Amino acid sequence: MVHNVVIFGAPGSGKGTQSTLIAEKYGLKHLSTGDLLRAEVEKGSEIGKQIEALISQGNLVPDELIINMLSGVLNEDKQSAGFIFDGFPRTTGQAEALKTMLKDHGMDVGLVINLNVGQEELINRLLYRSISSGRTDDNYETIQHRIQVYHEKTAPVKHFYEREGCAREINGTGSLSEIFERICTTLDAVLLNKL
Ligand code: B4P
Repeated sequence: MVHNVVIFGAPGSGKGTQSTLIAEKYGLKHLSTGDLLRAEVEKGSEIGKQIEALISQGNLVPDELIINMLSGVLNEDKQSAGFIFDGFPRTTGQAEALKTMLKDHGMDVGLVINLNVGQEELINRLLYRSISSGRTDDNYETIQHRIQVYHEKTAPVKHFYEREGCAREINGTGSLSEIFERICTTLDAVLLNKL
């Protein structure tokens, strides 16, 4: 059976960090739209330059671009036991598109993990990450803007999945292993019910 998980939360909530652990334990393919976009920027392509300008200002890239990118990856990969979507969907338009894309492949979203972390902690984590990340969007002004964009455009995605009945809240503070344990408890319960 194929299982698809969405990991959801504000910038710095630990989506990327926890996705790596989940992918390894459950054999899921980790799809990070942030990583896919940064890879495009690295290529130095024309589209990469446009993406870099948006990311470095803390803005989202257009839905159409992200959806096409994801659709290409889903079409290429037919072997996976399921995906962990990290950083996607970030708008309700993307959530609708994901639903349609997965349906076309006979799949759905089984679980949405919503990582809850307070604003002060988010900012501190991202400022700490800025010491080593080299990311143009890890600076105080851009972090604040990213959190604002999250509240305006991304937070409504949570209500989309609450309506779908697959959203679960997880306390995203504490050590990495404590948070991972909480996620595994929730994920195992959902998987057992589905078997
Ligand atoms: P992302 O790459 O998704 O970046 P993020 O939201 O900043 O990071 P994440 O929440 O994964 O944090 P992490 O685990 O690293 O997006 C970057 C940009 O790309 C977006 O702003 C947007 O412009 C664009 N983009 C991406 N997807 C898009 C989409 N679908 N549509 C449109 N645009 C899109 O954790 C952060 C830090 O905290 C790390 O340093 C980590 O070590 C630390 N940390 C994690 N857990 C911790 C814990 N428990 N305690 C202490 N520190 C912890």
